[in-house]
Amino acid sequence: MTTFSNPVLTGFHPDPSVCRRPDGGFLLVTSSFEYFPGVPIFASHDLVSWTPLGHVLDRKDQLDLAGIDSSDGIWAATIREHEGTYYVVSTLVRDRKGGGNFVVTATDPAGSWSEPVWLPADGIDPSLFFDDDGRCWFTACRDNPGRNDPNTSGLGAGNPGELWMQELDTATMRFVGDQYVLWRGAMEGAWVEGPHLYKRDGIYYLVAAEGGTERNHAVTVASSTTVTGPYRGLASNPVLTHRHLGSDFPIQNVGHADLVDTAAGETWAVVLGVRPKNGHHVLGREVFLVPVRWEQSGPVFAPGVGHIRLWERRPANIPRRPGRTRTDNAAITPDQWHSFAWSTLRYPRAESGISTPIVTDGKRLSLSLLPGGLGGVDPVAALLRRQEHHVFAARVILQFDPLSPVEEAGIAVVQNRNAFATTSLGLGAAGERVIVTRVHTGDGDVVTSAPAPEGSIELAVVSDGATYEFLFRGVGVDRVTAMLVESGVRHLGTEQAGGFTGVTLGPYATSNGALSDSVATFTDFRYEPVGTSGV
Ligand code: 6LW
Repeated sequence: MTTFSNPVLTGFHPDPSVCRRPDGGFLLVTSSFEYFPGVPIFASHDLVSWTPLGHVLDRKDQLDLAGIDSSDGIWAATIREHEGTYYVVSTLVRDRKGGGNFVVTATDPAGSWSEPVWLPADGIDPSLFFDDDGRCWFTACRDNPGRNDPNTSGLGAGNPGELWMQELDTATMRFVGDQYVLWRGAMEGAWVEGPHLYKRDGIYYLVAAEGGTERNHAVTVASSTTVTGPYRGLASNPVLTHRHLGSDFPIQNVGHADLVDTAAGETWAVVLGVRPKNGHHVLGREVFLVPVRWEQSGPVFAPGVGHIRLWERRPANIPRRPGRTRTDNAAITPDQWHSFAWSTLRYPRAESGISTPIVTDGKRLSLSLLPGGLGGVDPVAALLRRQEHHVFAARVILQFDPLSPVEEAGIAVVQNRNAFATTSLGLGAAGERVIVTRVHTGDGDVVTSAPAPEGSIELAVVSDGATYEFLFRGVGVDRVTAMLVESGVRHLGTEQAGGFTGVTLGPYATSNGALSDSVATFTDFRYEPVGTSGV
């Protein structure tokens, strides 16, 4: 087979950045927001099959997410390699404000990565470019200070954002020399972001994103003969977008590109995009792979086609390795609590030297109930994985003896703190064990409850792409009780719920603001895509 299917990384993996390793093969990082650990990193030999390698920020001393709101936290990272050292730059965002830019380094991309070095740099979406002379240039986007000044003139003078640059001395991790404003974007009134700089045949190309990360998202490019500018937008801008393809095109919101050359001499770009169903998407922004051809005028994305395809030709002259098709993340079976696919909300799970409410031991996950709930910004006792398929089934077996009506433990489906659904075991008004299913959205709560069986309980959530259905049964009991069919995947979709993430799901427990000594135990988690279409 000489084709592959897009996306190459499914589920919420926004703002992809890619680099080539000196020994061949590629590395890719994506955004992680309020989830811990931060910045998932993947390895590939062919740009198509990506294997989780771990996380760049996997220690509490590197990343403190306490109090971080949904969709704040770690935004758009860039990964680069230079003379055997790997660099990741990213932003820790609070209250949707940038400025918390940092750099971490490693000689082995599987870890460990250094402590962050915080940089005195405005804005978001930092990137690094190593020029042929070895100098390292830091770029990022920030507010355009002259945007409301009627006396400023020139192209994009009134645009809200600007891309800027300063040299970074990587020996000291300090900025040196002047700052340069590079470009304010190709589109009148649009915010320019996600800069990445490349050099081709002596010309510098600044690739950016514009139009917002929704339906008008686009890739634009400016070029210059000197690294510090002035940069001029290509006449062909935007060089890639799906904004003109109509609302029923299967891939939408395409933008935020990063380019990489293969050893065979081809250039490919990773970009983010979404796959809505009936106008709504729950899977978040996923990673798509698209060919790029360099022409006199600059990079041509998807040459001869003009858009990202669900089926694309494979990169040339990279042999397939037998037996591997996609990421290791697709199906998670029992015993895999240690898989890199799991994340927590803001809090690390068990690691040596720290106490944590989230403990995995062989086949069991133990969650000590925390006051923090899914609706807040405090650490939550939860272990969640991305929903990677429109059609899937997930289940887990819960052992829990709630001691008070504020205690609950179960399975959660989370878009953000204002849009999530849970099926949990708790206590009713008369102290009886009840299963409660709650869909919490901006429209209010929809709640159903049913008497809970004694003993261990199997909880399940399944989706057909249009609905989420929640079910339970006593372990060893054949009868399944369907709790609630949430008719609107849209309630948990980004179009309605907002934010930058996608749906995650898995075990959670909370004592809803109270202190508690209770522990909920989970075993036999399974997540399985249903059907063979890969969607
Ligand atoms: C990311 C920026 C963006 O930093 O969303 O819409 C931010 N664009 O490029 C978070 O993913």
